[in-house]
Formats: sequence, C-alpha cells, structure tokens
Amino acid sequence: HASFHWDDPLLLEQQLSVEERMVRDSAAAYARDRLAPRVTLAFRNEQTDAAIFREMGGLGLLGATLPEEYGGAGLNYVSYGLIAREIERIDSGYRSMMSVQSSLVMLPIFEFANLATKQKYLPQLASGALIGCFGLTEPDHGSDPGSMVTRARKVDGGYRISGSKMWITNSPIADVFVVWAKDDEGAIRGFVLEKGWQGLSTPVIHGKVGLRTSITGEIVMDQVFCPEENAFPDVRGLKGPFTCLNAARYGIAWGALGAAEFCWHAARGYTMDRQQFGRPLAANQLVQVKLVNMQTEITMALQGCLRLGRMKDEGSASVEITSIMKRNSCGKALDIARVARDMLGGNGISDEFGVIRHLVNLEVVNTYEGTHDVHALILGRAQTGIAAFAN
Ligand code: TGC
Ligand code: FAD
Repeated sequence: HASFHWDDPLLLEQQLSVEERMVRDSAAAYARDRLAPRVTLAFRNEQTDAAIFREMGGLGLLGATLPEEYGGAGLNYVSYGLIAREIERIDSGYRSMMSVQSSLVMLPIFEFANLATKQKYLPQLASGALIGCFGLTEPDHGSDPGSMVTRARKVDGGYRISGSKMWITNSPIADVFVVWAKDDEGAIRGFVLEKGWQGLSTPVIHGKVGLRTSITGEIVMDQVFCPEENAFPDVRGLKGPFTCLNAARYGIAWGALGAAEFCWHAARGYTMDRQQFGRPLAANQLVQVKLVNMQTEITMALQGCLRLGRMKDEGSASVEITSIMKRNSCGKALDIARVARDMLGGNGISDEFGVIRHLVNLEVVNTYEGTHDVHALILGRAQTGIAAFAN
C-alpha cells in the first residue's frame, strides 16, 4: 500500500534524475541560507544587493542551460525550472534577477550574437561579474511590443539608437543592455549596449509596491552609438525577443509555484499552530478546504511544468504550451497567496510572515512577460485562428 505524501502527492521527486535533484538541492540551500535571511529588510527598504549576481554566478545558477565553454553549467531545462522554483520560494525579485540575466541577456547573446561578442560578454555574465538587462517594453508599448518606436539609424561603422524603454529589471545597475529597436527598414533588431556609452541613462523607478528586492528602471537612449559588431547580425522581427521570452516565461511558470508553495506551507503551519475557539484553526472545514485547493492546484501545475520541461529538453515544446503554464502558474499562485494571506489574519498583513510580500510580488509576475489576459489571447488565437487582440 503506497503512502500519501501531502506535500508531493504525485511524487515529483521520483521523476527527477539524480543530477536534477543535486542542482535543486544546491539552489535550495543557497536560497535558504543566503537569500532568506536578507529578504525582509531588502523588500522593506527597496534594496537590491548586486552581490547576489556574483553569489549566484559562483554556484552556476546564471545561464545554467548554456554550454560550459561560455561559462554556463550545461544543464537541461528541467534543472533551470527547479532553480527558478527554489529561488522564487524566497522571493520573486531574486528569481527575476536570475531569469533576466539567464534567459533574457545570456540566451540572446548566445543565440544571436557573433563569436567575438559571445566571448566578450558571456563568461562574465555567467560569473556575475557583469549584470545584464533586457529592454523591450516602452512607455507606450507594453503588450504590443511590435509597435515600438525606438529606432536604430544606420551610420558609419554601426547604428545610432534613440528611444526609451520602461519597466526594465536590473537597468539602473546593469553593465550590459540587450535592447530591441527598429532599423531603417522597420525591422526589429537586437543590440548589445554597455554602461557608460554616451547618450545612455537609466533612471530608477521608485515606489514599486511589489518586487521591491529587484531594482527596476528605464533605459533612455539619445543617439547612442552601437558598433556593428554589437548588433545581432541575422535575427529580424519579434522572433528575436520572443525566443528569449519563451525561456524566461517557462522559468516563471516554475518560479511562481515556488512562491505558491511557500504561501501554502505557511498557511498550513499557521493554521495548525494557531488556536481560536479552543482548537486549531486547521480543525475547521473551511480552513481545510482552502489547504486542499492549494495542494491540488500546485500539484497539478508542477506536474505540467515538469512535462513542459521534458518537452523543451526533447525539442517537442510549442510556444503555446509555455503560455498555458505561465498563465496558469501565475494566476493560481496569485489566488493561493491571497487566500493564504487571509488565513494568517492580522499577521498576514505583516511583512515578517512573507505571505503578503509574495502576494504583491505575484501581482507583478502575473503582469510581466505577457499578462494573464494576453496569454489567454495568444492561446485563443491558437485555438480559433482568430487574433482577438489585434485588427
Ligand atoms: P505575432 O504576429 O504573434 O508574431 C510576430 C512574429 O513573432 C513570432 N513570434 C514568436 N517567435 C518565437 N516565440 C514566440 N513565443 C513568438 N511569438 C511570436 C511570430 O512567429 C512572428 O514571426 P514572423 O516571422 O511571422 O514575423 O505578433 P503580434 O504583434 O501579433 O504579437 C502579439 C502578442 C500578444 C503575441 C505579443 O506581442 C506578446 O506576447 N505580448 C506580450 C509582451 C511581453 O511578453 N513582453 C515582455 C517584456 S520582457 C519582460 O516582461 C521581462 S520581466 C522579467 C523579469 O523581471 O523576470
Ligand atoms: P498594457 O499592455 O498597457 O496592458 C494593460 C492591461 O490591458 C493589461 O491588463 C493587459 O492584459 C490588458 N490588455 C492589453 N492589450 C489587450 C488586448 N488586446 N485585449 C485585452 N486586454 C488587453 N519589460 C521589459 O522589456 N524588460 C524587463 O526587464 C521588464 N521588467 C519588468 C519589471 C516589472 C517590475 C514590471 C512591472 C514590468 C516589467 N516589464 C519589463 C514590462 C512588462 O513586460 C509589461 O508591463 C507588460 O508586458 C504589460 O505591458 P504594459 O504594462 O504596457 O500594460
């Protein structure tokens, strides 16, 4: 008679290889020992610790799926997802720092840049010596990045780039900027810029209610000169940025579930300890059904993420499946965090219990990398052939 594991009903653990479990355990130990102790104050004071990049780099957590010749760890996509889950179990902001560097900066440089550019930036991004950011969103073009107005004008030896990017994770502390702009033919192209180049500035966006451990800013470009070798030579159109987003959205699908698991376990622990009306809160049917709903959604969503990871690793994953998983994980994690917050009563309002921090973080995670509704529209188009979001 097989026994029931309340925190792993489908035995996800048994479906991982020895190497995948080792990667997961090392990310979990780092998250628990190094990230958890500083998260409450970092969030409260809106402080991003740039040393985290070097710490993660030292453990092989940056660009983990890239080959070792460029400083990567040569891991599979399942391992990348497991890392995201463990880091986001502590805070979505820390996972953001990791996933932007890995999926949105290192991946496009690896996929699209010329050899010299790869050799110049990738090993240092992998070690965390350099910090990267990814500029796609503009003040007036978020869900519809194809309408971007940032321009790259061809000049002798390179391009002059003008425009501004908004809501950019890491930008105020970044050394390397992957930015997307339209060329003279109106085609979207990618460019790698460096901190300090003339005409480039990165104002901080203050006052974020969520994701406060992860610094966010603008990228303002006033005729910034980018040499030809720093332009991605071949890729044109939204395929460039979306190739990166496919990987980052997959990581978020796992990551959001790490945050949801934290909230579920916190609600379970709290309601088993806390006594009202002479018995534990967890003795009430209303409380138990909430815990079971959390367990059910998380169990099924994790299994879906693992399946998608295996499909990515074997090359059979279509981009739409990532929309299903990103949308489901973020929406369900947000619901779980809201319910868990309520179950902690007044303590749920205190940042010291972590749940409300996850809740406001998940509002961001549900919005960036394609909002919950935009992923529904991507899937609606794939199912009906009718694009509901465009003319
Ligand atoms: P559409 O007609 O759908 O596509 C245009 C071209 O792009 C190709 N494409 C993809 N290629 C690879 N992967 C994908 N997922 C792709 N999706 C589209 C497509 O094949 C086509 O190629 P071609 O050769 O035929 O031209 O374009 P559209 O303009 O109608 O797109 C609409 C929509 C809704 C699908 C899309 O624009 C969208 O997904 N919007 C959401 C925007 C978004 O996700 N922004 C993310 C910004 S980065 C960020 O948030 C980082 S936060 C990170 C953190 O801190 O963790
Ligand atoms: P809008 O596109 O204006 O959407 C507003 C609302 O309208 C949403 O609810 C949306 O679902 C809905 N909507 C939009 N179009 C339709 C439609 N056709 N039909 C129905 N509903 C629709 N971007 C980057 O490029 N790089 C980053 O590193 C990055 N980091 C971020 C960090 C943070 C903290 C945040 C908050 C955002 C970040 N973003 C980044 C930007 C993020 O990707 C965008 O905010 C997101 O894509 C949504 O765009 P928007 O904010 O312009 O909202």
